[in-house]
Amino acid sequence: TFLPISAMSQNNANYDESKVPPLVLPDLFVSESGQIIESVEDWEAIRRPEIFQLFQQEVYGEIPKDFDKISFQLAQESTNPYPELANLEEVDITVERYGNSLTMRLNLFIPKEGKAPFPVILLINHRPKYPDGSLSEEEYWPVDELLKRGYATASFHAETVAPDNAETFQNGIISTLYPEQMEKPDGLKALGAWGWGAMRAMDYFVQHPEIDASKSALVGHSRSGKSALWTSANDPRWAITYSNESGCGGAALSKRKYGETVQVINTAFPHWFDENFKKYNGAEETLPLDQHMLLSLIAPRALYVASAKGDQWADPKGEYLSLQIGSRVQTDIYQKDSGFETDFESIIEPIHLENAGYHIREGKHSLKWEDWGIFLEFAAKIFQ
Ligand code: GTR
Repeated sequence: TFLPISAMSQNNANYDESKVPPLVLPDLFVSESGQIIESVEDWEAIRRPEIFQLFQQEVYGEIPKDFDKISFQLAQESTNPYPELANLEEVDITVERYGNSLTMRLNLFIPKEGKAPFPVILLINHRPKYPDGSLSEEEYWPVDELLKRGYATASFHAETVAPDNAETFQNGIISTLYPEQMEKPDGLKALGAWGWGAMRAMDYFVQHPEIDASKSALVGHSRSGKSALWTSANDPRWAITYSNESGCGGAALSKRKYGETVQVINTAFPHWFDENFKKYNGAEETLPLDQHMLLSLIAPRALYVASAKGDQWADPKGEYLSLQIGSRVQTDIYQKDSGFETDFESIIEPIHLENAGYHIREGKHSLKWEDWGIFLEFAAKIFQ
């Protein structure tokens, strides 16, 4: 339904590196009062909260953390497509707040082979459901491959918490559980709502005897990749965060105005970001932040970013630069061996560092088995 607008904008988008404005980015290590930030203490007590607050106010809106009750109930509606490999838990997660309640569905596969507790990978799924009700698409969510490698894996559909639609996005948790968010310029929108869903999935994992939630990865592609990054900034329980081709409003630097821009995304998807973010339509240079700062909020936990060469709309170079600059928190504050020294133009193979990783592959915008395979090598090292 959004195709005409974004197709039109893709034609006007800048793909010429020589037209990218000179990058002037806010400094990660200078606080708003001008203090130089050098220690973990000052980062965590001063600078990180400032940056978090900026994103909450100006970009994504708040993800409310409060509710009165959460409960989990197992349903039995679908046939397990991998009966040999896994047990399928269809979990109805019901959250209550001020007498209202909402139920979201989580699909979790737990390996039959191997020794529990298992590390877990959660995919935020915004793709259309299949008419036959099937739960996975081979490459987008390669359930069998993940199970064979000893992971439990789960996903929930974005629309189970907030429809991906400008008119109806509030018809999930926003109007039901958090109606006060609806009027606020920094209120909860769709990307944050999906993140809230991921956090409720984590609530289920942490109490599950067969899941090792300390070994957890949150995965999102594209719009769900944007959501995954903001989720992980809010919720430190995710050990690894993987953004696949998240682009504008995700991993990519907005101030480059390469490919998709703030104005284009806010016009095509007015329900993703908060109202304040619309002030920056056509005015990226006035943003008091950029996406390298979002990535910095995930440190010292592991962060993985992936791009595709055929996905210039998401600005692969802007994604890499953002990771490169944002990772300075990993190196300079947390003393991790996570410095990306390679120039973007010289990258030929995946770069897997102590706590951060990147790859760029041939081909178009998509979450493919190739992406998963490379990411899983990184994850295996982190979880070792
Ligand atoms: C596009 C949008 C991108 C990206 C993508 C997707 O239309 O412009 O920001 O999120 O959709 O989610 O696949």
